[in-house]
Amino acid sequence: MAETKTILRALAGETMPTPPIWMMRQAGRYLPEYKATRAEAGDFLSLCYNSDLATEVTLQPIRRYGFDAAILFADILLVPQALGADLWFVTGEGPRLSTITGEADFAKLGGKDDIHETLNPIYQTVRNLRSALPPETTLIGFAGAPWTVATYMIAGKGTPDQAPAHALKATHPEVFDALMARITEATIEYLSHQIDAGAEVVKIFDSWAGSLKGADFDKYALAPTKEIIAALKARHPDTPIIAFPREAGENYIGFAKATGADCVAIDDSVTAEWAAQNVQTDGCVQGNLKSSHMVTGGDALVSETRRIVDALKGGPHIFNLGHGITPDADPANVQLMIDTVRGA
Ligand code: 1CP
Repeated sequence: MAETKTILRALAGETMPTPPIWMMRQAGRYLPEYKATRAEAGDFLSLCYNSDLATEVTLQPIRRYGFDAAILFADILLVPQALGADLWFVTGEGPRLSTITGEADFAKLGGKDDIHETLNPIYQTVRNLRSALPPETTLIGFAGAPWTVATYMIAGKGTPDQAPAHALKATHPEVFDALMARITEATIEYLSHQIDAGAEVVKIFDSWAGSLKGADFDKYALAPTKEIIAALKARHPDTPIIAFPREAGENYIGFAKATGADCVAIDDSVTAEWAAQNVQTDGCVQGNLKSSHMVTGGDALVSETRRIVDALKGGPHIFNLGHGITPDADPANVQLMIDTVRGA
């Protein structure tokens, strides 16, 4: 049967007259209905692990906007927690984790097969979503890439320059490499279980790939992504994979071919015209509207959206933001973006 889901068609390499669209962080604090469900759950992690409420917040932006894809509501930091790290969220500040400063901290972590006890509710959310989503909507599962997840596990929080992770890599390379290997194998199991539960696409978020320079990019961003994709493709050959090595710049070139990804998501530090010339030549590209347009709206939003659609119309393209929508965004601007993409 011919594929009817637009996201899956674009991921298979089809050039569509209108690009399918979804949005990073499409469930989240810019939506009043999200805030209400989060309040009901009590806190962010309780929301992630409550399959019924996580299903509800995943569906909210689909009901409101009719996006072409839903992304599982969860977080990249659930894998560290499932490996035994302490994880909590400080209101107004963000995530906090126990840190990894040497061999003793690493030795306390569990193995790849220990993660499912913690992560079972996430697989249940995926199963709920597959039966609840409209037939035209694609379900995307996800995980963080090993480098990005390692930066949080090492520092114990988000860092502007990932300095603690770079330091551990330099001073304790054996601990750093063992941690990267542990996250890589756990991520393969996690994503494979998401696919078994019904995820139709998976996305690998390497939000801090841009701080890896030179040979480090190949070793710690490209190679682990390639390893995860090879393992997933061996088990699930028909499941497309989106890679997001954020702020990779010139390293976006050839990333899909080198890793086996079906689509490369690009941030807003490169132009869509450049991506058409240098990245889309290898297959589907996703991105790259600046998230700030969801706050400011108006003519600039419309003209930038049109420019991106136009620049990438010669090949497979999934419209998206260059990074997640922010809590100060106006939900009306999201509708304006969708109407502009769909030509209403
Ligand atoms: O207060 C709240 O309600 C929490 C805000 C929030 C949300 C809505 C966090 C905390 N995580 C999420 C959900 C989330 N996170 C999703 C769900 C699906 C969707 O997109 O709607 C996804 C895909 C993520 C992925 C994620 N979490 C990334 C990778 C993508 C990116 O934005 O770069 C990262 C780096 C995280 C860590 C994280 N979780 C939450 C915050 C505030 C952060 C960033 C922390 C920091 O660096 O300081």
